[in-house]
Amino acid sequence: MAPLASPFLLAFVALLAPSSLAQSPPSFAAPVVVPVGAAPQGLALGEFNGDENLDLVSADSGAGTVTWRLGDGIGGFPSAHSAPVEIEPVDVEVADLDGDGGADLVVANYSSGSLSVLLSDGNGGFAPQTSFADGSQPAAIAFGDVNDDGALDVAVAHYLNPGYATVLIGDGLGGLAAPTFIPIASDRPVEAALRDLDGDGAVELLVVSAHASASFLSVLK
Ligand SMILES: [Ca+2]
Ligand SMILES: [Ca+2]
Ligand SMILES: [Ca+2]
Ligand SMILES: [Ca+2]
Repeated sequence: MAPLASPFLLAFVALLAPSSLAQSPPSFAAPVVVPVGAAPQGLALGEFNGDENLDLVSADSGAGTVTWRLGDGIGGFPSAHSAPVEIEPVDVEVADLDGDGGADLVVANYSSGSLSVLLSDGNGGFAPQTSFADGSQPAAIAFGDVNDDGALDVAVAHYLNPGYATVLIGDGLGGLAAPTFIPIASDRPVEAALRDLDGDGAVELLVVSAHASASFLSVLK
């Protein structure tokens, strides 16, 4: 006689029952237009004002600004704010760089060759940008603790031929050290990630290239 199935198993099977595996494709309602600045190229989500509703931020490449809009928790973003960064921001990412619990912004300014850091005030606002020199044509930002000191660091993919990445060590207060340049085996990198791939506690750097002749990722230990 087969053993009785546990309640957990029964529940799990119920979730996988054919009746719940409908074949219809996922569907979405018509798009809701949320205005931001000119020529937005980057988008990130974060919690900027502590109300537990996700907020959004865009990198507005044509305007030289970031625009953030506070979420209402039901899919709307009624409250808009913007701040200047530098020339042609193309990526914005969200992380708590100074460890105060507020989600801060890091922006890649493609034509300025710089990163902008905007520290959160925790109430839906940000301090004016602090600019940090980076290499040419920064295109994409990733976060990780590269030197294992407990403070987040920043890795950046630079859209050049030959391409390279940079790593800027964070001081845990929102500041970034001068970049370390890392050659990579791909042209025109457009995305980067920092993850511990082999479980040894040290992060690896992954970079992907958009060059037509490239069809690989670079992984640097
Ligand atoms: Ca919020
Ligand atoms: Ca913060
Ligand atoms: Ca660090
Ligand atoms: Ca590792």
